[in-house]
Amino acid sequence: MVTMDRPADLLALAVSIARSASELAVRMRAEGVAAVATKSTATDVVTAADRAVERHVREALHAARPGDTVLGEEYGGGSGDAAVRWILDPIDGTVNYLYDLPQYAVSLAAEVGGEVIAGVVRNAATGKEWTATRGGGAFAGDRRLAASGETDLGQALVGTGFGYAAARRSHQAKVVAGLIGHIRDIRRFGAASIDLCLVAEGALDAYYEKGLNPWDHAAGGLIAAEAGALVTGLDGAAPGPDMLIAAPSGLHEQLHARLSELDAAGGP
Ligand code: LIP
Repeated sequence: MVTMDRPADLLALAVSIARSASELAVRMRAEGVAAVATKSTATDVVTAADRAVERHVREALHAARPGDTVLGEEYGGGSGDAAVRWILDPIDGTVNYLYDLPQYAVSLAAEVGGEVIAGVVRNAATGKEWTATRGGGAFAGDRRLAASGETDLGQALVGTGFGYAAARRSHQAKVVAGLIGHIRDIRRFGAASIDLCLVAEGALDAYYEKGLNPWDHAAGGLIAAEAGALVTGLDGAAPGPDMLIAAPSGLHEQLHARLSELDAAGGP
């Protein structure tokens, strides 16, 4: 039973659980995947694996730390005043998982007093793992990460994503149309948690998206921030459903200005 709430201890627990959860996701993928239901729209699918992986993580967390709470994408929860709240996306990038595109992850973060202090994102398909503790830096395996040093938005490779509602996607596409002439290029990989880790690595110079839930960015946001990126909303707000921007200080202001101009947090 793990009782200390030290970030390193919570991270070690999160990593071991994310590894076994990833194995389960890959095993179920090999057995064949079908959407078992839809959620907010007809394209917002949930598979049996999303639910099974979430139950697996919840059971493992409960066994190790029965007093903690868990906020998860599929079963919700997370209320109550426990010492630690875990924030879980069992399979981030579910559509990629459904289509067997190797860009989906188990994302697990530990939050204490409203602040995320430890997080892991594990690409279940490739086994690539990113971790961070608050104040302790961000890592890919043992490699310490640093976000891009790019200072010219015109040279920036920018990641983004689209929501499950058609009207929102149309608005987001207008924002991309307005932005693309002012950046190097756009990348849409399909999993916010991994996109944020790519910013931490400097494999993307920046990333932004409207409509994210806490489980999409809790762990990845800490990893990007610990690698030196600014992870914010618009106009000084915290990152949230209205907008999340992750970019190094040399780019953040420029991208923020363009996204404000393009009403990126607006629309449906
Ligand atoms: C996904 C996000 C992605 C976004 C998708 C979806 P899910 O999360 O990671 O960035 O563009 O619309 O929200 O549904 O696969 O957990």
